[in-house]
Amino acid sequence: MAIELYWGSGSPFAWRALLTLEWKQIPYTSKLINFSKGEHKAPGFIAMNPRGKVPVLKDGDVTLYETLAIMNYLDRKQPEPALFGRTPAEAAAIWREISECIYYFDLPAFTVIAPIFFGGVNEKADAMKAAAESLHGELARIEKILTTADWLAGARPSAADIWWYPETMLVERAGVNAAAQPLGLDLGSIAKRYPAIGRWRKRVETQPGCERTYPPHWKQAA
Ligand SMILES: N[C@@H](CCC(=O)N[C@@H](CS)C(=O)NCC(=O)O)C(=O)O
Repeated sequence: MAIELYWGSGSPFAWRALLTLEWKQIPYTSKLINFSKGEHKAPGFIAMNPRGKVPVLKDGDVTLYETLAIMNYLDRKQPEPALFGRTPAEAAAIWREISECIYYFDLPAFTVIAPIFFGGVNEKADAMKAAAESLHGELARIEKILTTADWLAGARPSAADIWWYPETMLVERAGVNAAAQPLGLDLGSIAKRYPAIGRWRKRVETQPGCERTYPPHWKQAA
């Protein structure tokens, strides 16, 4: 029975699970959840993930949620290409880059993105501007890595690239949104301001499945 992946359009977490399947070329059945219909809160979905969040992966009797758990499961299930490193040093470098994103990028990213997409820009403008400064600091850090390296952690594409790519795309999408423009956050053209990140994104996009997994509703106007 094929693996099933429940995902939602625009979710960076779900995109990471999809990219892991694609990069490993593991066959799967795509189960696109409609957030606006509340499908992720329906009893059948809650039975798979009590938190009502995507992604969820089903592989026969195994049902998994939490993106890193899913990515690790897939890496164990099909070890090639190895996405979490082959040596202790490679694994550590990959986990460090994932941790950098989780602990230093996620919070300012959420602080900027949430009011843009869900409302409250006027009230939260000061916090958003401060968060955007933090994001620029973090983007400058990965720009520096990518100035001398093709991939974020080591010589090969890895889970670190899968982890960062969707989130930089989401931040940029928030940055071009009309609601963001009065704040001057300068997040709408990350590839232009950070050219090494721009070149890295193009490399990521040559890996399998990037276009196929691109959030469907992003293909419409921001
Ligand atoms: N820690 C979870 C986060 C997943 C998550 O936040 N998913 C969001 C989409 S980006 C979601 O499903 N939100 C729906 C909701 O919370 O109602 C993971 O790593 O999978």
